[in-house]
Amino acid sequence: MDQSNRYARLDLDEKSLIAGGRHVLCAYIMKPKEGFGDYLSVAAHFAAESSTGTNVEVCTTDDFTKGVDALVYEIDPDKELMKIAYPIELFDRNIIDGRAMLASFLTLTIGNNQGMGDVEYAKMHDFYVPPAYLRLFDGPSMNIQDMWRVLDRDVTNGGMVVGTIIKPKLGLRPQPFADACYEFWLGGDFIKNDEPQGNQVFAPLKDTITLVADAMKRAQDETGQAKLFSANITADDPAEMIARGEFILEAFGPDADHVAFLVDGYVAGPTAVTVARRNFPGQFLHYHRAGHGAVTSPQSKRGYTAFVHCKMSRLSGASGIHTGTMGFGKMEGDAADKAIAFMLEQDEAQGPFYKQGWQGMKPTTPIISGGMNALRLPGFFDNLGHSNIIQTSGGGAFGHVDGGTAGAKSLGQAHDAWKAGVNLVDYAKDHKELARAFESFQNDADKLYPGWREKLGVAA
Ligand code: RUB
Ligand code: MG
Repeated sequence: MDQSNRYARLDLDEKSLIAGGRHVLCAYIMKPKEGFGDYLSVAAHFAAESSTGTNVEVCTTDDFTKGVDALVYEIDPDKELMKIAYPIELFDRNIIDGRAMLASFLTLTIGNNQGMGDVEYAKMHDFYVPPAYLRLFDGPSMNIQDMWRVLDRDVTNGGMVVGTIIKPKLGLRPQPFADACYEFWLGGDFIKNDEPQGNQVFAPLKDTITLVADAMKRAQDETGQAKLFSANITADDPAEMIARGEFILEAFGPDADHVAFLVDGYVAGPTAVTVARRNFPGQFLHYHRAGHGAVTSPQSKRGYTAFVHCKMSRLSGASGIHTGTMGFGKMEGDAADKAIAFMLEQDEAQGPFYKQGWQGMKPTTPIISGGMNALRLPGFFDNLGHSNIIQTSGGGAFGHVDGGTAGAKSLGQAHDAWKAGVNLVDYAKDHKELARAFESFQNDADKLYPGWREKLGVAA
């Protein structure tokens, strides 16, 4: 059934829709399945399934219903581009406080429409949220500024937070885990649980956390600097997440404000993110995104992009989210991904299709991770244009030939060199941990800094 006379209004223009402020706009790359009607009729069916309709007309529809239809307002079949306007009244709101929920945004805009028989594929590449709907989201309560405060740094331009992930990913018992933390903290600021680490039988959370809190105290005494830990509280059950969070805050005691909570927000979903955001608004909410590649990868023609994923995380209140390494690390990514960071950080930013104003909503901090090390940082900062990010190097710290403390120091030195505008090889001449990072990651060194061996006097 062709529903384009109801669910398509190609006469509507985007500027007026934005000025009207009553619609969420979504841009998709969509391809109809061969033999299922023309582009517009499939697009209209897509809008129907995503809002008030189904594949047939139903007798219960009245005039009010039609007033909240999602509408296809632009198509470009050659580019497989389809844009849909969703009236904000469509989206579910809490009975407890009238606020918006990301679950409802997803269930409409990227829900049943992902399994339609007449759609070959559809992927969301951008969305726009009008102020009247935007302000109903929690947004972040904390971000990197709060970390800078704990670290006693400048709170507007405090620079990179030097971080790591305790590796191996799994298989450390509590004492070796805490020892690895102590070792890194002697040279760096921030440690996160790797995302699968929780309450395994060989490393009970209560034992591990108690030892890590003690390691933090000792490292702070030894260095005279504040240290930060991001503890994984991801679980299926909100009660379990809260129990973990409460235990962790109690264990860290006077250092509880040095603790972030890590939530694996893609696998555990918006509910888990909001459980953390609302139950622990005083903690940095660290959004880890393991699994996102299943839908965000450029190879996937369904789902949504990494840009859309990260943008949603600011709405639901992530203090920081992994944005990828923009082609400078080991995970899939591209230099142009810096647009993701800008959308998270700025009060008005341009996405691939829409400019978004954030109405003063706090920024979400980009967390840069995945195959990074000291040698890769300067190129990364050059591309991004600043270094106000959290960076975690797992292999880049514990893969340093002189161990985790030296690895941590090498990362901090690479940041200092970039801030000072000094070439990394020159800086390494009188910073030995950085020099040893060249020896630790020789493949990177050869590729990024040809001639480094002669300059640093290292034999091939
Ligand atoms: C990185 C790591 C993270 C990845 C995830 O370890 O454990 O889980 O950053 O990817 P290492 P992303 O530093 O040893 O590579 O940050 O892209 O979500
Ligand atoms: Mg990891």
